Parts: sequence; C-alpha cells; structure tokens
Amino acid sequence: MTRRNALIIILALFAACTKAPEPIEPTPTKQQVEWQKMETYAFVHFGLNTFNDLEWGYGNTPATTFNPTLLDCEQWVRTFKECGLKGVILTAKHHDGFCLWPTSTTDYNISNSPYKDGNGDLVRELSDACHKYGLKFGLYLSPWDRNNAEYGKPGYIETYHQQINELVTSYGPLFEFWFDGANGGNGWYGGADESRSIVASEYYDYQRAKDTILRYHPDAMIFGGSVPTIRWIGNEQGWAGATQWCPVSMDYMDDCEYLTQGSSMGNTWLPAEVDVSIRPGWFYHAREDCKLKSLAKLTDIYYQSVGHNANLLLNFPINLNGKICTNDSLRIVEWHQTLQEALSDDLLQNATVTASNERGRRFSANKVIDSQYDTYWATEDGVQQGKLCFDFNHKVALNTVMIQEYIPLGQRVEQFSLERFVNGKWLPIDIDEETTTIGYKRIIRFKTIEMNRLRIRFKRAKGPLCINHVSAYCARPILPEPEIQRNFDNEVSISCSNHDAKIYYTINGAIPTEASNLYTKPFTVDYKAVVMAIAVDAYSHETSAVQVKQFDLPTTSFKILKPNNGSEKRLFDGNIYSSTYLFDKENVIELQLKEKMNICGFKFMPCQARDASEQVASFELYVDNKKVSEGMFANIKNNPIEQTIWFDKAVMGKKVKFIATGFVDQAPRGAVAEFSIITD
Ligand code: FUL
Repeated sequence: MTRRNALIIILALFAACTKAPEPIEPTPTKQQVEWQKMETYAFVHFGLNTFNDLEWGYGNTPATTFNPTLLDCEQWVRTFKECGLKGVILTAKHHDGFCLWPTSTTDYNISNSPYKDGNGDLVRELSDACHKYGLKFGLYLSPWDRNNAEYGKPGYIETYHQQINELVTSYGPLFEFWFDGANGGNGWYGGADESRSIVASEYYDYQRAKDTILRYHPDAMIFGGSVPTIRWIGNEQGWAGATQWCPVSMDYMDDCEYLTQGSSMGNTWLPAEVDVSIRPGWFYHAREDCKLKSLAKLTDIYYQSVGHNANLLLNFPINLNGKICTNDSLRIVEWHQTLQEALSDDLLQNATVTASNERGRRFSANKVIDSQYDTYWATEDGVQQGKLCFDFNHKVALNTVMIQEYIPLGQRVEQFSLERFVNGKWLPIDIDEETTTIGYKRIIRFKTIEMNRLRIRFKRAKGPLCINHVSAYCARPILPEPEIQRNFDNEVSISCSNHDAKIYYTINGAIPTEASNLYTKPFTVDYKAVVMAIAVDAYSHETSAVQVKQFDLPTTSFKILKPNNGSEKRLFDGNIYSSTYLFDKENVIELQLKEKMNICGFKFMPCQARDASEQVASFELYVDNKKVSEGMFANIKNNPIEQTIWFDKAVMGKKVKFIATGFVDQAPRGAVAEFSIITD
C-alpha cells in the first residue's frame, strides 16, 4: 500500500467515525425545532365574552358591550417577560365573532365599541408591545363565528379568508396561527338564532388558509385545522403523556388519547402544544378570582408539558378593566422564580461523564454537558442501547434529571431508566411515571436521594442514540395543597399527596395555621360550611397553599327521587372521578328538600377521570315544576370544569329537577360526578 493510499484510508475511516448518524424519519423542519425551543408562551383570552361573563358568547350582544377602561397591553407583556414566557397568542376573534381589530369584513368589531372612541386596535397594540419587549406574537382566529349571518354557507368562507388576509398582511411577524376546533352548533347568526353544523375539514379550506399565512410568515406554526404543523395535546387540563412522541399519523387526529402520546409509528412530525388556563375558564369571570391555580399545580403543569416533550401555552384571562389581575401576575412570577431556582444549579457540570459507546470524539459523552444545542453524544451505527454515567466524586442529593435528544435527527429513545451508585452498588431510582420517550426535553422528578454516581440506561431506541443535553438538580420540593372531600354520609376527609406532610384545618372560615386543628381522621360536617386546610412539612415547616372547599346542603336535608338505579349516591360522594350517567330517556336528577329553601343556583361537576368523554352539553332546571334556568355548558367537552349556574333571582321551593337536554357529540349519555344546589 502506498503512503497516499494509506492516508486516504485513514481519512476515510476518520470521516466515517465522525459522520453524524443518519436521520430517522420523520424529522422536524428547522422551524419546528425553533418553535419547540420556545417552550413556554402566553395565551390571552379577551373580548366580548369577558363583558358577557361567558366562555362561548352567542354573538348577539352589541359591539358596544366591549368597554375596557384601563386596558394596557404593555402591562400584559411586561408580566409575560418577567416570567420568562417567550411570546403571546391573542384571541383576535373568538366564537362570538367579535373582532379585536378594525376589520373591513364585519361591523362586529372594536371600531364600533367605546374603546378609544372607536379608534382602538388591540391586535396592533399587543403586537407593538411584543415588539417593544422582544416577545413573539401569534394570533387565534376562531373559524366558528356565531355572529355571522352567512356562517355555514359559502359567503362566510370568503369573509373568513379575508380576515386571515387582513391579519397576516397588517401585523406580525407571527410565530403561530391558531385555528380552534370548536365548530357548528347554535348561534345568533345575524338573527337567525338557529343551529348550523359544518364539516370542518371541507368547509373552511384550511389549505388555502395555511398557504396565505406561510406566504407572509414562513416561520409560523399552524395549530389546528386539517393541515397543521403542530398538534393539540388532546386536553385543556395542562398535561402531556409521559410517553410523548412528536411523530403521529394524521389518521388519528380526532382521538384525544392518541394526541396525548403521539406514536412511535407516526409518519408525520407534529410536536405537541399543551394549552391550559391559569384559572378554570379561558375568559375572565369574577367568580373564579379565588380559583387561580396554585403554585404547586402550575409547577406540575410545567413538568407535565415542557418536561414531557411539549410546549406550554399558558392562558391569562384579561379582566373587565383590560388587565391581568394582580394575583394572577404575582402567581406566575412566583412560578417562574420557583422553576428558575429549581433548575439553575446543574449538579452535572463538575461530574465526570463516560459512556458505554461513543461514535468518535465529535460525539463523545461529555457533549451532553457542554450546553451547546448542536453538539451531542451519539453511539455507533447498530448500537441502539447504552449507558451514560456521571461520577460526582462525592455524595450528592438529587431529585430532578433533565434529558434532551437531538431531535433534528428524529426522535429515537423508546425506553430508559435511571440508576444511582451508592455504597458500592448500582440501584434503580424509583420514578412514578413511564420512562419511555425523551424527545426535545424530558424532565424526570423523584424523591430526593443521595448518590455518588448517576447512570442513565438507554434500553431501547429506534437507531443510534443522539443525546445533546443532560442535567440534574436538587429542587426545593413544593408542597401540594391538600384535597378536601365530603362523602355521602357527610364525613369530611382531607389528604395530601405528600404523605409525610401534616394537615391542619378550620371549619369556621379562619385561614388555617399550625395552631389550627390537626387532621387525624375524617369528621362529620352535616351542615353548610367552608372547610379550609393546609399541608405543612414536618421538618422544614414549609406550608402549602390553602385549600378551600365550600359545602352546601348535607345529604340529610334532602331525598334523592331520581335517578334511583343505585348509582345516585355517587352524585354526592365527593369523589370527582366516580360518576352517575344520565341517559337520553333517564335524563333527570330530582331532589326533594325536607323544607322550603331559597335556591339561588346549582353546581354541576362533570366526571374528572382522564378518559371521561361522555358529557352533558345542555340542561333545564326546575324548582317546584317551574323552569328557572336553561342553557348549555360551553366548552365542557374540552374543558370539563365545574359548572356553576346562578339563577337570575333566588327561588323559594322544595323540589329541584335537573334535566340533561343534550349530550356532547350527540352521545346517548353523559356523566355527572357531583351535583349540588346553592341555597342562601
Ligand atoms: C377551545 C375553545 O372552544 C375555548 O373557548 C378556548 O378558546 C380554547 C383555547 O379552545 O377549544
């Protein structure tokens, strides 16, 4: 062999071992990767619904109803910036059809409202504020329009596309365009006041919409519709599956359970977005001022969205003044600071990293701690398992591990586990969720434990491993607030998912402290009462947020007339996961009070089980055989929160009858977890 040939062979070998692994299809576009790096951004729901106190307005109240007096988009954006959110998506038009910009397509818009004497343009104001503070900007334009007389006919489609055109040509740059899935059903429709249904995939012409958007904003993601570039996670509660593939098959996009996980078999790269509101509803309702999600809940949401390979779109309902409520701002800043503190001190930075296999120096194990996105540890072709070991050289306490795959080459890992080396032995780390996929980012939490070394075992993957980042932390655990339940026998029990915590409670309306009653066993509350509780860490004395539960009439004050098939007790058992079904024919809950009372409204809790899909959509409510209320439970399919219905005025009576007049998706039945009446 000549020296020249030998050199060529050496160079070829060198090139072969430094060559990146072949991509595994499907792979993301550059834009999808950049979008996923945003991780968290804000959603803003604001419009006529805010002033009508509704989640789904009919489009029948005049544009003059929209009247914020202290509106300040910069206040919103400063809050978002302060808490690390990278952008904001605004509801330029919700289902009620009211447009927040002075569109030429309909009079039902902000220029016919008192806001800035008709000279306001909220899309402009928010987009300018984003520009000023360096946030990205996106838009939500509801395809369903309950105001437009032409909705359901060809005429509306031209209007809708014209609206898209106005938005994409006048504002931006846009990082995301949101098509909501709700469509059809009843509406005002220019006074027709009827029900209209459409076939979304055919009616709206989403391909044309996508083409228009991308023509002006080539980097924008398209959410929803029939040709999306990102996908809905399948629920509005704030969680993605622990198993979470970016790939999906477009054939299953109607299956909510499928959407929470994606599929290793999927042939289309469609990363997930988790949309959830900081309060129960998407729009502002004063009655929800006390229902702001707790710090512990919001932190869980972060770990179950961003930490489960999805982006988090966190919603802020703007209040009637046009501002984000102070408590919401404070809570979200606290959330951001908590996460920053939890994920700032990376304990792997000084560890020695070794791997069971390396694809040459360019892909060596220590690339996982070099904090550069485009460098990664990779294994050789054919090596689809591996161990990555971090030696701390001394004992370290940990409770959080973050892992990132290099997704530009596709999502690969199918199974992994964590192990710790302590007292001369490797032991598994107990994790109470599946450790299957990783994707763009996976954050795993476990009970704080000590170790000298940490090891990640990648057990199964679709090709050579490509891991670009690993870090580990010892985060301050946040105590979750306790859960309070009253069962059918009027016994109240209180529990905390952190079993080591002590629980203190009050039943006299006072805020509980460590001086309040210590909870040891269930106690009877057979009267109307407010029970409040806190959890306290036995060692650090750290205290959870206060849990407040309002109990109305006890079961001793009424008789259940219907249903009477044995399942009726579940309506009052305090368990939001057990339900009673109302059917087409047996669609009544009927209660006979022991004495006449002043009845002001009722509460209806849909089943909260993760897979509960059968829901009641509309109702009538009678007191002593007189109809006092009727309506629909807006958005109950996607966001099955407790529905509180207040009557226009309180009614004296003894017999209460609830009739389920319709079910979601025309199903033959709907589940009710809890039912109670509100008396004064
Ligand atoms: C849902 C809509 O129907 C809600 O009103 C809300 O806008 C939410 C983000 O999407 O499907």
